[in-house]
Amino acid sequence: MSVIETDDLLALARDIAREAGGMLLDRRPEILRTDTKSTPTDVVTEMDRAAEDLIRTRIRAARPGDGIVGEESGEAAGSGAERVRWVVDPIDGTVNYLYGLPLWTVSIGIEVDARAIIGVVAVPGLSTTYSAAVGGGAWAEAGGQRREIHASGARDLATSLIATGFPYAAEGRARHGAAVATMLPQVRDIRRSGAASLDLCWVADGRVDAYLERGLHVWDACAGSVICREAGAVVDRLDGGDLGADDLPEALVVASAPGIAGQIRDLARAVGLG
Ligand code: LIP
Repeated sequence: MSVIETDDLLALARDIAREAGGMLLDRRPEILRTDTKSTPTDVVTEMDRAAEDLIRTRIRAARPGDGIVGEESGEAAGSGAERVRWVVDPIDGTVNYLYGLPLWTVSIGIEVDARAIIGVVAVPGLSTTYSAAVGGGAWAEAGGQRREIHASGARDLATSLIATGFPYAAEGRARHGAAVATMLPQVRDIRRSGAASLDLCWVADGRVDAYLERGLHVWDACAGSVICREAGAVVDRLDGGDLGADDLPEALVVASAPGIAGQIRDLARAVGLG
């Protein structure tokens, strides 16, 4: 794919994410209709579905041959010669959206030949859009200003701020909570935003020094991982597997400032997250 095409794709993904984010802000009903998914705490709202429909419609109109995988309506294979796949989470942080908290995103990643090359994470509640394309740096746009973002210069785990998230199933939650409790006295503090894509962007933007979570799906991680890497952060799976692989939900995803990459992964193993 040429640079020009990459720029066009990035601009399209940014426009679509912002349009969906604006719709989610403007049309959020006072009382949201919800269903549950994997567990009673794993919810989907009518607005997740409406946003995914809008995003799919816009992608189909602009690029009918591309594949799309979305959190709410699964996989639609592409028919184009180039293997382009859009990886869409219409609302990452659905529970925050449900409660009227501002920490939710529209996350859109694009893979070419199974390699994530573009990431856009719109955070309408914070009026910020993060974006990156491979080789072009990572960027945050807010209030008409655009600035390049970089992972923090943290070098010492004891003074590092660590974000995490918990899986929906009770047993996994209990296990992860116990591991985080063991970790807590060894780091500056712990944060839990409730939106994995935002946690990844916060690592990219130096708002936290590292992030780790088990149970992510490709739509949680795809866009944010491109943004992290372009910002100089290290993002991978503790088991060494591929972030785009089907077994991603089994793996611990770790993103960190480069200066604590080894320390945070050693600590994750030491507290039993390996
Ligand atoms: C959620 C994440 C959150 C994580 C949850 C879930 P959803 O995504 O982003 O941080 O802890 O397990 O995956 O369901 O709101 O799109």
